[in-house]
Amino acid sequence: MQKKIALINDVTGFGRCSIAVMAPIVSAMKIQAVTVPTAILSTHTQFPIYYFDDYTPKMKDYIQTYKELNMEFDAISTGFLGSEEQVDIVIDFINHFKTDDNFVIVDPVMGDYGKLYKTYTPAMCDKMKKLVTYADIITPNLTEICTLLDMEYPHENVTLEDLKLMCERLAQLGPKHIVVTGIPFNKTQIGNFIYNDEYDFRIVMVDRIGEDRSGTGDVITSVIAGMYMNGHSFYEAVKKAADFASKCIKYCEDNNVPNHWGLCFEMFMKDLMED
Ligand code: PXL
Repeated sequence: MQKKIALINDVTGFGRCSIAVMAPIVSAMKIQAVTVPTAILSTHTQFPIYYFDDYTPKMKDYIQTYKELNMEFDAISTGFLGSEEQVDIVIDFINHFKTDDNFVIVDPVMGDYGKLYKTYTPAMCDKMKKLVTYADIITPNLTEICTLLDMEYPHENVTLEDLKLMCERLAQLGPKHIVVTGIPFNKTQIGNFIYNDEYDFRIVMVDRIGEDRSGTGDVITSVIAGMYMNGHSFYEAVKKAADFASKCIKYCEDNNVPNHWGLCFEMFMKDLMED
């Protein structure tokens, strides 16, 4: 039977992030996307203005129908969460729908470049630490892993030894597979540091092209989720995700697409399709 993933994330009209990115990407990978909105925004929070409608009060009733229909999911993915109460709703969702055969992938969307997003309070950070304990796969960037471990953001270059220690600490909380995304190793390359219990660690390097772009994490997490669900190894999943994101970023650079408009993934959907 065709597989399904629950996408617990925001619905943002303009800016290519979250469900607007993840649903088409997993669909291209033949996976059915079941969306569970956490908030509805006109544009994402990196724009100077945005309309933000918190969906928390509606989520329980929304999810209740899936419980009553005895729905089953092959994976549960979580992304941008807008309130503390929402994290509890997500944990309840996982407790209900998690089985021995499916997996939970958490993108702890909290911040970038050493800074937390405007909607992120210290209480939300604590809640996110709780959510991490339910994750099989987690895809933090450097800002997010430091926040989850109560560490200072390393403004100097981070070493492989540092990354390994950070991942070991994060893995103790629960996640089996960790990838720290978008690590600025030097002026020309960006690394994705992969850690799991099968091997020491591995790195997927890609060329650094232009400035950082919003929505990159959403592209990467959805490709990883789709690849992993389709039976590829975690390493293969991360490699495909990094290469795909890199190709989209190059297109954006070549066509002068503003950094906060997200990645033009629509141009390369064919790359995600397998026979
Ligand atoms: O791409 C991460 C993301 C997702 N959702 C919303 C955001 C952001 C990043 O800024 O604002 C609403």
